[in-house]
Amino acid sequence: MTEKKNLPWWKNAVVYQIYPKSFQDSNGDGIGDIQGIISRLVYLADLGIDAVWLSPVYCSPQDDNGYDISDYQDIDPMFGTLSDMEELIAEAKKRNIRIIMDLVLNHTSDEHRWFLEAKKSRENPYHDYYVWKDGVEGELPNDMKASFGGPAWEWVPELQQYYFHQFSVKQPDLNWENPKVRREIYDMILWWMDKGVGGFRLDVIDQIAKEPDRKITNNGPRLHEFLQEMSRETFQKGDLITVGEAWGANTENAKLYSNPDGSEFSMVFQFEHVMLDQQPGKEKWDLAPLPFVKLKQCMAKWQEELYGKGWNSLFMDNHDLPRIVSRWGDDKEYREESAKMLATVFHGMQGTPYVYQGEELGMTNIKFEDITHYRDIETLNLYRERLEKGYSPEDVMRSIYAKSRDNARTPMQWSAEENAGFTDGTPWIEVNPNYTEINAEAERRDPDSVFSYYRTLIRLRKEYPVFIDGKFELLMEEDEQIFAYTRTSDEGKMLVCANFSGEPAKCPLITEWKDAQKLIHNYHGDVADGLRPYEAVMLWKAGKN
Ligand code: TEU
Ligand code: CA
Repeated sequence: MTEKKNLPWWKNAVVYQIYPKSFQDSNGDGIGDIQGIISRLVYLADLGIDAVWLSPVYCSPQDDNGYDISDYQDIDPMFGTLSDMEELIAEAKKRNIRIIMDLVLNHTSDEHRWFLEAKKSRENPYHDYYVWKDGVEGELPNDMKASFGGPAWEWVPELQQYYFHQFSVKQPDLNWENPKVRREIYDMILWWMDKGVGGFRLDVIDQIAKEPDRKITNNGPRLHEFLQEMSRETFQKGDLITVGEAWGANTENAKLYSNPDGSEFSMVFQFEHVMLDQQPGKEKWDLAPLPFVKLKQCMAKWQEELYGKGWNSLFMDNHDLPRIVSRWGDDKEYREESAKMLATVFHGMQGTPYVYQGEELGMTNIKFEDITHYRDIETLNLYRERLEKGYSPEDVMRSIYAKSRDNARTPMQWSAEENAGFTDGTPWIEVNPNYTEINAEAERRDPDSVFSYYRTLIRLRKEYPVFIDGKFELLMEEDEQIFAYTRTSDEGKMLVCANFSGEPAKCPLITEWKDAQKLIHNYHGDVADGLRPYEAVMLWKAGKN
């Protein structure tokens, strides 16, 4: 089948995402930090993951929790120092864990040295590092909007110019048309490679080649030219995992991003499946039930189209998304069953799985009483904007409960101790009160926990090459409850069968597979053709089938 001998390491890897601010505080200031992460490496090694994607820890005014970088080559004091970072890389390496840095290259902070220079004068050598437009105060260059609300243009009176920002006002867009900008970025990447990092996650990378004059944000005409240049100048000089975040990806351009010839990235991180439970053409806040049959079609399309031609990331959660067990599972009666079911379905597919901190515990969404408890800039701006537009607070809170990014940002639940063992101080965002039941300490002791289940899934991936190269086939396409598929390789055939609902469901496939070996199952006892609520199983038949 695929070239097993020169299989890149990341095809076999499982990545764990850490949101440093919420992972582990080590000094009682209520904010997670690098020493905190170091103290938890044993936990990560026990889970069995191969790499950690660290959300940004660089110097930042924290307008968007570190996605607004003011110095790419230093660590924010809130998280530690550069030598803490070096220690983390070295300590992780001892446990065969590689560190993946988050590269935010579409924009910097408005407090970055380049931007401070750029806005001094039109003649300043850094002026052209950003995207400017001459104009008149109060007359916006066009009607483009920023991701976190308001227009995408901000007036600078000293220059009589607007600058362009796709995200917050404090995140001015970099001008990739300028070769000097690209060179600075490549040198910075090489500097991190020298420090021994294992790879990079590239934030909103499909938006770098913007052309605001033509209202183009993602997939600009020069995008792949820039990416190929960057890859040649940097990534290809090492043995890295690189993953491009692309909300605007489709299966066609994904084959460019993740071309097996290595000309761009190792893999693409795309969101088609997580955009299904919203009203078509509207925002994520405009809620709609998950169209289950469409979800299956969507996943199958990506599996089939990229087979042998690209590589996908497998994820359900990250720091921008609500908790999957609350979203597509049942975070009450069947929390453990549904969390395990979702993991079974996703981990069985082709691609590199990403586990977002706390997902392996089945952590749930948060429901703070009112908006004053929320911290995320996107959530706070949305609340203000929608109230101004006449929505009722109840309406907006319903959307926030379902989709706010803060759902994923409450502190990691380590134990039943105060503040879930996250901090001795006051956490920067409140802990989910369910930490007394849902926490790592309890789950590591329990062989039936969500944690133990994830550990088994991760181990299975290393034992059965079918996870890597098996060809995907969707079964029971139209069924409204069952998610079923097979993966077939030279070694044998694997069946994944899952009841995606809280009601019993018929799955006649199980009878056909009754002699197969059970790899993992989220209920005790035998599996029969009637699947219980959220029941999921992975079966294996060796040899030609
Ligand atoms: O996210 C990309 C992005 O487009 C998000 O803002 C997304 O639209 C939003 O989260 C959906 O709710 C990346 C980072 O992952 C995110 O945390 C940053 O805020 C953003 O880029 C800007 O750097
Ligand atoms: Ca701290």
